[in-house]
Amino acid sequence: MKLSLSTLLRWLLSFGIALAFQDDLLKKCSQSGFCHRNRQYAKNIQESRNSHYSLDQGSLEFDTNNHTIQGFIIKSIKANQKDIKIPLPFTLDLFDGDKVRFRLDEHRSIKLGKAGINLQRYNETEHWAFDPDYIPIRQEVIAKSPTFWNKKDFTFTADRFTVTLSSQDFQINVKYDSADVLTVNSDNMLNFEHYRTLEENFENINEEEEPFNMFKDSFADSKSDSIPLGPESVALDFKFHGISNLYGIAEHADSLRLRDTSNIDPYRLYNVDVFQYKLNSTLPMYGSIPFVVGIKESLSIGLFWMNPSDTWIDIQYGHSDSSTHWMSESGIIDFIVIVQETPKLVTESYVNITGKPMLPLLSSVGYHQCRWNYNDEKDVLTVDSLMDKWQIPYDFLWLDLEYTDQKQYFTWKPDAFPNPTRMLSKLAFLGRNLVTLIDPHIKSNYHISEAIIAAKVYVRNALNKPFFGQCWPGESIWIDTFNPLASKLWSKFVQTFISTPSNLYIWNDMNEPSIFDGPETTAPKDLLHYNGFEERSVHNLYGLTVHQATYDSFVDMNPNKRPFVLTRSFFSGSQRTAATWTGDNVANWEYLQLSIPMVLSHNIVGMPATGADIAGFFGNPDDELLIRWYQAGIWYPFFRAHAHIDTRRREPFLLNERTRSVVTEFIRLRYQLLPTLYTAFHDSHSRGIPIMNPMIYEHPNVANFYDIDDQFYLGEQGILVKPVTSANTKSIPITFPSGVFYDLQNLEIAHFGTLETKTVSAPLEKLPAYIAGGHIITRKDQYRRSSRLMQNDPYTLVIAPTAYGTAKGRLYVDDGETFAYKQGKLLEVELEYNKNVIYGTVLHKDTSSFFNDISIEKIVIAHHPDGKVAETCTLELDDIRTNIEVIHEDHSHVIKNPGIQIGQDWKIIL
Ligand code: NBV
Repeated sequence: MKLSLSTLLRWLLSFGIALAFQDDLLKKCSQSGFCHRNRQYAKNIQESRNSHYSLDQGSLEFDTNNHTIQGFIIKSIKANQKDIKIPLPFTLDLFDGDKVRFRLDEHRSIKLGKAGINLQRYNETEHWAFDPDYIPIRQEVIAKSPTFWNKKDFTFTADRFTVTLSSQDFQINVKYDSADVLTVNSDNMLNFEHYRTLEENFENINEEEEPFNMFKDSFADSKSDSIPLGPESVALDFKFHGISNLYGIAEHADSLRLRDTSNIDPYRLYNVDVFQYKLNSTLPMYGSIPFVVGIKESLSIGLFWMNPSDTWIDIQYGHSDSSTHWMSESGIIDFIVIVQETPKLVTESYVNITGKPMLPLLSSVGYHQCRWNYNDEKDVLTVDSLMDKWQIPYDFLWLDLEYTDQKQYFTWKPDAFPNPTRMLSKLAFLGRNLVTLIDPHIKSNYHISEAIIAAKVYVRNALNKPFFGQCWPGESIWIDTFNPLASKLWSKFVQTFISTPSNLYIWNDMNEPSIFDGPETTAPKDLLHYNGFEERSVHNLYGLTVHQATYDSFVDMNPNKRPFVLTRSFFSGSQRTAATWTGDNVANWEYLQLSIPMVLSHNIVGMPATGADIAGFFGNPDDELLIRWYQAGIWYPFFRAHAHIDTRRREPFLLNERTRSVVTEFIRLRYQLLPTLYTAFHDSHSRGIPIMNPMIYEHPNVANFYDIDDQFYLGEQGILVKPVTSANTKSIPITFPSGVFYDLQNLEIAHFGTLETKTVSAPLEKLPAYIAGGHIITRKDQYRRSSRLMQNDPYTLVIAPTAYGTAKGRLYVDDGETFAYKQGKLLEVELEYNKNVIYGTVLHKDTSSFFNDISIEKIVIAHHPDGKVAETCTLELDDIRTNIEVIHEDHSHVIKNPGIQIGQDWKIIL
């Protein structure tokens, strides 16, 4: 085995010597053959002003049944006194009323090459990325006649769209309500490296192309890449008209608003293991979502570049427009443009295609206590009981790598965990769950790897033989979950391990895949997957295939129970079945700070169930950092504390008294807000609404918010938060939108008026969080040991009126565990406050559900500037009127025990 830098770092790490990730493990654009070639081509073509791609007008076909336009783009090469023309078939679709899709492929006559390699370009991304139930809604497309076949430009209209294909310099122009919104190939950067052999190469290159590393890789760790199919990259540019704010393309450790990359490396999407990753960088990370959102007042555009190969994206902000240049190593060009009025609608439209974020187990919205590692059963049960002793609620305990018998997944270390069933049932007693780590690298020579080898469902090397690499267990193979038979086998492993439907769940780590002796910490690009596709073409999808197989194993075993799966690697579509997190961060202020834009960014690209390790994976946080990290972390959709094996123990009950009590208070605040959080999760599940929701998503017309990524809302619930992310802070600036804002904890008015940046006090115990006037939130105030034990607890309603004395809210409730909600077993309540009358209206109810009968114990009305409230109020319920006392407190009016059940219609007149 060769000893690469990455292997060395990994081994040092496994012996407890933690070194920072080295950037030079990863290629720079200039070291990546296709990135270098495409950046250079883009530069040269703009100088030469040539165009090598045109529309073959005679080939155009308009399928009136499917409303699809088909034809060929011709690539022309003038080299070595030859004039070569390559026809590239395309299709153009207009659908759903807000989308345009364009696909460009290449005909390669033979399918299978040497050693089982598939010669076709990979075009099955949508099989993984799309919601299996998604059916595009065809709309009527009209080809503009009468001069349709004879003009240079071909125009199609559908609904509010006008799409023009121009033939000479191939371009697609998209107009929405007759205004230009996007131009494809606006700067002529289209580059489609068609198939050729090394011998033919010199006559297959235009003068703007640079033949750098077309048939070899000179990067130190990937020199052995055989590049069997030569250069295959695809690249294209998109101009966003009138837009100078772009977001998305997670995952990067960078600001929410994407940076101009003219003088730095492009953003890269390539799933890799980047422990202690570099901050404020365009380097790739564990997951890839090739979806960008451009926002301007009254219009937003989404662009989904559906390619799972190694991809780089250059961003350039112009005067009022912006350009993105996408470069992918292989596969086809396949993109979808979405045009909508607001960014939220763009995200919603994107998840309509790629799938709604799963509705998680209610318990998984609670607190997760993790560490590498809890050593044995006694350790697990001690943590469990100490959480109770100190009255700190939690729902999930996690077992990392070391619970296994010698890193053989699907086994337990026999001395440490002699009776997992016993341990699990002790946890289940209080409604608690356990998650165990199971990775896709499988140690050689034990029953699991033997079964994989016997079934021939392993990832293969370039010679079509099983690939062996190094990972935690030493020599390992990787299961090829692209193969349906592999998923079936995986299901067997999972189901035997879980045995009965229980409180045991799975975490898929290292599924980029992380390979210690692989190039750039991952798989060699010439490995082969199911159907002979190269790793090169499918790399960014692998993690999704693994966590999807895990999820399917659970559903297959118990179709009515929602699984919980955490994945480190992800792609578009992962949101349907898994949660994720921001990987191996460090216990320092910079990582805390950047965790906010990172989680926000995941949320706008449809992958909301995300969090960062609290309070930093590597290193030992001091008390101040711990407190601040928990204050921020309770807003991460996925709320988990985690720590490296070499760190000091830091479970909340071990902290000194003051720190423990502040941390406990905030974990409890998370639990108090579970009804509101779960409603936000439901909004995300039904409409893709971000759970940690950027300011710009709620106020797309307010330019001040374009760059603000250190404050955010909780979904559409009206809770505005600005966590403190720096040391020694006593106060911080926060930008309030116009309106009234009440302090979340004591309901004192913090802001009343127009948009304004104010300094608010934020001593260590204080988290700046507010309720925006106009909202009603729901809480469960009683401390319980886990969310399950809160099931029957009464609700508190908190009303935050506008200056006009109005507010609205919504509560979603179901059993929190099963898929019964899909059959309507749920409760949806609308709450309204209007000029001193409060209404509770049931929007949907299943009469047999237990949660209809849960009572409302308290209604709290924040004291708004012009509000006057009497000493008593009148409740109207089931045609009976009752008078109830109103208690006046400093900043609120309180109605206690009104005798209402949450599943009833009622009215209170104040
Ligand atoms: O399984 C050990 C760790 C895990 O704790 C962490 O959360 C993952 O991101 N895992 C990576 C492997 C190696 C970490 C250095």
